Amino acid sequence: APRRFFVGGNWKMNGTKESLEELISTLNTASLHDETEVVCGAPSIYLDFARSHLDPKIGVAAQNCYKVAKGAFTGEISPAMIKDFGVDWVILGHSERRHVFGESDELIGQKVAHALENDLGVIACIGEKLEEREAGTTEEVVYAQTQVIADNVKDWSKVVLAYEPVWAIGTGKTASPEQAQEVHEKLRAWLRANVSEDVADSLRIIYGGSVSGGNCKELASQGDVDGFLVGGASLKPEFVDIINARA
Ligand code: G2H
Repeated sequence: APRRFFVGGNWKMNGTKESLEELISTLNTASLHDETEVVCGAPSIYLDFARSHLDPKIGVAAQNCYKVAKGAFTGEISPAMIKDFGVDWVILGHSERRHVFGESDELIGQKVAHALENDLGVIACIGEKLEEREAGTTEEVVYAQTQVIADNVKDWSKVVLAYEPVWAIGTGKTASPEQAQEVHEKLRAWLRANVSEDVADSLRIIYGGSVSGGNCKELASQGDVDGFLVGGASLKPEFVDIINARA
């Protein structure tokens, strides 16, 4: 079966009730390709607002969660709480969690395992830093990050892998379609060799990093690019064009 195109919005720490209401009404009334699965990543305090205002055909994601169900973990939220509000997805391992908040591969792996045990879909993010790309270690870095995720996944049907080169995030420097395709293709080959044929064929590998209305079509035409994780542009009406990027 062909892999269903997946477009995630990552609002990051942006939005007000007023601005999100406007964005949500744009999304609810736009004509979105049925073939595209759409998920919006809201700040935790807006998850309930997003879930109750967005059309049910659009999914909602938390941008992070903790690795246990409940307890003395001030400031954290759990997969059980996310599910309690009818929210079905979580973004884990985003580069800002890794590099601004110092999350380790090990912690991200534990979060992936716990989120999946609680039946949340996981958008698992990986990606190399500029100095790693320049040193020629891109593959090594993304394979190691993927290995830690793979060690914590039993059922891959609820996982989407997001390749987000750190040098392309919020910088306006998108990976070229060829650069994205090259890494996606290698990741799929890695999955074939290290996980299974089935997972390599069915896992959605999406690209993130300065995706826009202007560059989405060419990126979407690459054989191993199965969608996007979109930051800045997911807060704008052009998000609709990105959702509809695959003709
Ligand atoms: C990468 C991406 C969304 P942006 O962080 O996850 O953000 O599209 O703003 O580069």
